[in-house]
Amino acid sequence: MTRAIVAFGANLGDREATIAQAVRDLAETDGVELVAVSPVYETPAIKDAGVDHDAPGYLNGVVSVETELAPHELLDRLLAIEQAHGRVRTEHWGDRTLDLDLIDVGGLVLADERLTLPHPRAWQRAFVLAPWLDIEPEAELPGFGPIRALRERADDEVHRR
Ligand code: A4P
Ligand code: MG
Repeated sequence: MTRAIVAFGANLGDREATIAQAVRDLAETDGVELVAVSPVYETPAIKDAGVDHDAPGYLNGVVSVETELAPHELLDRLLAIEQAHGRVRTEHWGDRTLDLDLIDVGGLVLADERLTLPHPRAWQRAFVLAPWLDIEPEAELPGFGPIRALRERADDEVHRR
């Protein structure tokens, strides 16, 4: 079994309901056991050009799981859950009903055309680090060090609900 961190984000539709259902979908996946679900944070949308206060705000958080799935199998499952919740890909970093990202899978470092681990932007995002810190205060992001120190340096705005 491998410990993995999955981040969720939603800024369209009934965000709470979508996230709650997505967490259930993940928990019901064969080969995946839910370990912890973080508090949820309200966060302004980050776009290519920076914070966009005109875009709908996000709810963000993370879950930790134990899994027997290989990293790419877990990714496929996350993409299927996004699809099931009506995710449409248009604008880069555009608004979305549901985004599920793999942040860390057992400390693995890899990059291929489908998957980069750890998630390449997690180290600088308070909307990932703050909820992760809530459930795993001693966690480290491979190649970047303790998430507690990363969280102190991340300057995007997050408000615990
Ligand atoms: N992919 C590669 N590595 C991974 C990984 N570790 N986890 C590939 C998940 N997917 C990974 O993702 C495109 C492809 O990335 C996937 O098909 C997979 O094969 P996507 O979800 O279609 O695209 P995206 O999420 O729009 O792009 P990207 O660049 O992953 O976006 P980010 O970095 O996830 O940022 N602001 C707030 N406040 N809260 C947010 O949650 N999220 C984003 C998206 C932007 N601004 C935000 C938030
Ligand atoms: Mg994504």
